[in-house]
Amino acid sequence: MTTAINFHKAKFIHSAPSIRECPPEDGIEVAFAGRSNAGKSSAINTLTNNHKLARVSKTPGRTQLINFFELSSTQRLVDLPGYGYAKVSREQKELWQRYLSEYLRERRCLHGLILLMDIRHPLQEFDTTMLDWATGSNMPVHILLTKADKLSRGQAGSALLDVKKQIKNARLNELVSVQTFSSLKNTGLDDLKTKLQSWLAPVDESAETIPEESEKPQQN
Ligand SMILES: Nc1nc2c(ncn2[C@@H]2O[C@H](COP(=O)(O)OP(=O)(O)OP(=O)(O)O)[C@@H](O)[C@H]2O)c(=O)[nH]1
Ligand SMILES: [Mg+2]
Repeated sequence: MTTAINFHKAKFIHSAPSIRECPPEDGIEVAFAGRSNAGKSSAINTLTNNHKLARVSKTPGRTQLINFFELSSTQRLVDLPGYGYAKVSREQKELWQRYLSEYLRERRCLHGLILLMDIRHPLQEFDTTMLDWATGSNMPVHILLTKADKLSRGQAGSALLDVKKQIKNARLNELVSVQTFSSLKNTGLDDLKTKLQSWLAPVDESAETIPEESEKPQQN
């Protein structure tokens, strides 16, 4: 038995510039990653129904720190800095990439990665690097094709099929799943919640095997 997570209870707890400043590794964490401007902070706000929680901006590169949001003392969501923003210096870019790879490799409580990509430009350079980093260490990835409201239903459906095909061709379909999403229209919100629930509150198999009344040892 598991209890449904109340995503609306999320609260900001901490900003960290690098893995060394992250909070203790108690419980389970799921991180949101993707190119700058892909819609990570917006997705977290939509999920938690709190549009002031993560900072959203028209200026790409807004989220420059690793931001932690707590759902309970043992369940956290993490908003990672976006990558691929053209206007930052090469040194800054390399530093962010180092922090991201450190976080993905070293954070033991990280149980899954939500990888966001603009549905109009999926699987760009570095998205595939992120996929390789995560799947290379056996970490499941759930891709959100964001801003689906920018395309017609038919176009969004064929973009989804195309990404699914590429994942299958790369033989990643056991670890990687994909869906369309829109923070503007709440499209795909239930599917995202179901995926997060399965990572953050996995079903306790042992709880399912409580013996029937008649099988319990007799007490004198
Ligand atoms: N139309 C539409 N716009 C969106 C959607 N999600 C985000 N946006 C817009 O895209 C821009 C970037 O959104 P953010 O959520 O700040 O993106 P981010 O990935 O957190 O960006 P960084 O913090 O720079 O890495 C903002 O102007 C949002 O309003 C969506 O589903 N539909
Ligand atoms: Mg952001």
